[in-house]
Amino acid sequence: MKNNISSFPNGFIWGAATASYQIEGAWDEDGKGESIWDRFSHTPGKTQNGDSGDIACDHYHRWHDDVAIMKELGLQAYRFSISWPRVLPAGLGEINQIGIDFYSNLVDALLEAGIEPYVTLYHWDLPQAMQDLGGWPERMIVDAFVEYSDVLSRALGDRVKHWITLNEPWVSAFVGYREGRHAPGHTDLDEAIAAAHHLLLSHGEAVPVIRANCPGASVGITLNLTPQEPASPSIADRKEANWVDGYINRWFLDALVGRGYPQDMVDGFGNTMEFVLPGDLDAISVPIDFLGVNYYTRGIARSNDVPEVDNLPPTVFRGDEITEMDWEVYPMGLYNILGRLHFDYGFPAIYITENGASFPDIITPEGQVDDTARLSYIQRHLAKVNETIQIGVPVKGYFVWSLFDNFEWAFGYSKRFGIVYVDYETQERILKSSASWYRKVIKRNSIDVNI
Ligand code: IFM
Repeated sequence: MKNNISSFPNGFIWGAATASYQIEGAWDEDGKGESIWDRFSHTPGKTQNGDSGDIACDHYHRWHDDVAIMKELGLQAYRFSISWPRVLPAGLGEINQIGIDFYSNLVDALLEAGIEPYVTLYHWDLPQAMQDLGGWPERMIVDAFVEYSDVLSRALGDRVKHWITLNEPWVSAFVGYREGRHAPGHTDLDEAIAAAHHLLLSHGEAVPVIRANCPGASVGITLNLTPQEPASPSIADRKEANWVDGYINRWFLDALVGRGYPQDMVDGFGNTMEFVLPGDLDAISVPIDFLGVNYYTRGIARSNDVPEVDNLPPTVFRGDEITEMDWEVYPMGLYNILGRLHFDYGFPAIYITENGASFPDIITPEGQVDDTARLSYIQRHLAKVNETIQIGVPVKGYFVWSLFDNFEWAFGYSKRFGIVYVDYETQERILKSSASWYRKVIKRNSIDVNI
């Protein structure tokens, strides 16, 4: 009989993740400055139903109860992000001590509950004051980010031992400054490329500062990685897959490991890259303790460069199982990208800092949410994580996205990713089936298809 139990190595970290703007609310309370997401979501037409993070999950006021939920779930680690404008309302200069205290109290409560804090410094809520000076496309942002990292790592570094500088710099740069779907909503490729560079440089310059303030801490960066497969074996489709891979994945991975920016992409972007100054690429490739990986789906690349009739017929097709984000459920993509990160790039350690799925949730008359599709998604991805560990990939932990249903950026509250349901009217939290299942996984340090 097939053994359905996959055990994880001793010490494997089980966690859940959130981000400040998506859950905190209290957008203008206690001295917090405006962020680009406050400005963007308050601009008509930018988010679905005009939703904003003004209240979100009201975590700013309910954090104490929320930590109790984490403890009930048996979480070993909690990944959350700091709202930069909550602690430095203008982005730099004057510190808002109430903001620091909020995070400091949260960290204390987590540690008290036996939950290790994993802090992300930047998950997209740039102080609007910084954007008013040009934002990420301008080099001044690097010093500001380093100052912010210094302030935070001094304040929390005695207790926080795991730091993530940036969450998904591709999204900050290209979705925010080129595609315009995210704050600040610009549509300029050159701005986006400069933004990507200053994000990476900010990371590179912040790492030694964090290490100096928190001796022994482990410091990394989180990327959203989406492996690409050509739709057919044609040269055109393979080129397209390589291009999209360069755009989303290689641009960041290569720079981080000291390979510089991929030349094919530099040529393709047609950007002079004059904002890359001597020493920048060395700073960006500062050794990191781990890479954070956010994985949701794969891409299938079909070229527009040749007329469809001249291309080879597709051989790779999207599967039938699609999440509410219109993302294909494809666990093998996680296996593939993790293998590549280890065997091609050689990262010393990897955390899955996000993985999860949005599906419509229905509350039964008994007040339960039986989210079997989400549970199954997580389970199958964990199985692939386990397989990569078996072949030697150093995956050290897994953070489900997300602990709570929350504000899904331009989609507002229309998409639910949580393993804990949030009723936005009452702020009631309800553990979904996936949460109860995840609690057992954590307890047993294994996935078992029968539980
Ligand atoms: O909600 C986001 C998160 O903020 C960043 N990674 C992807 C998630 C789902 O879209």
